[in-house]
Amino acid sequence: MSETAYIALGSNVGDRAAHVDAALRGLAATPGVRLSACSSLYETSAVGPEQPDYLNAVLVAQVEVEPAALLGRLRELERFSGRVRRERWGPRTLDLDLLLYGERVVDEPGLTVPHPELHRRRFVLEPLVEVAPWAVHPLLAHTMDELLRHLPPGGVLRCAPPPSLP
Ligand code: A4P
Ligand code: MG
Repeated sequence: MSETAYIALGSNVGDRAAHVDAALRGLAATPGVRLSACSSLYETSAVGPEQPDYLNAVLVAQVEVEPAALLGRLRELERFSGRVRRERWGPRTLDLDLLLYGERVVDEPGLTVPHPELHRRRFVLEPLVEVAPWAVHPLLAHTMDELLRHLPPGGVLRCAPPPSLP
């Protein structure tokens, strides 16, 4: 049985589009992960400390690996991009967050699903609504479309068409 996972991509250091592309290729090459869609690429102003604008997107994957194993693979792909962890919310070559794993709720050390900031962030919800407006937040019991409508406007600067899937 596969589940649908939604993964947020963010990059604001170096060749951002190349980092997004490498993440797509890395995930496509992961056993038990099948990419089914990618949102448009959103250029967004950074939330948090002063830093360059981000490129953000949301990826849809049919997965047969458990959430913790999937997160492990996301961490590995972040490291391949050359990411160095410095400050929380600071600039990064590649950030991969597990937003939703079907309607599963996970709360263990190092892994919280749904992602705890999902419903507060326009740079996550805009691309997520593009690919899955009807997806339900299992704790808040609202669709992604409803959650987005509760957010104040602003932060999205530009939008480019979705990259083609590998
Ligand atoms: N972790 C727990 N649950 C999850 C999950 N569902 N997905 C843990 C991913 N990670 C999860 O993350 C901190 C810890 O969260 C990890 O150890 C992991 O086990 P991190 O990536 O090490 O540190 P971080 O990314 O600096 O912190 P955090 O809180 O994850 O930051 P965010 O939320 O990723 O925010 N502005 C714009 N416009 N666009 C952005 O993409 N991103 C950030 C980073 C700030 N501002 C931004 C953007
Ligand atoms: Mg993160």
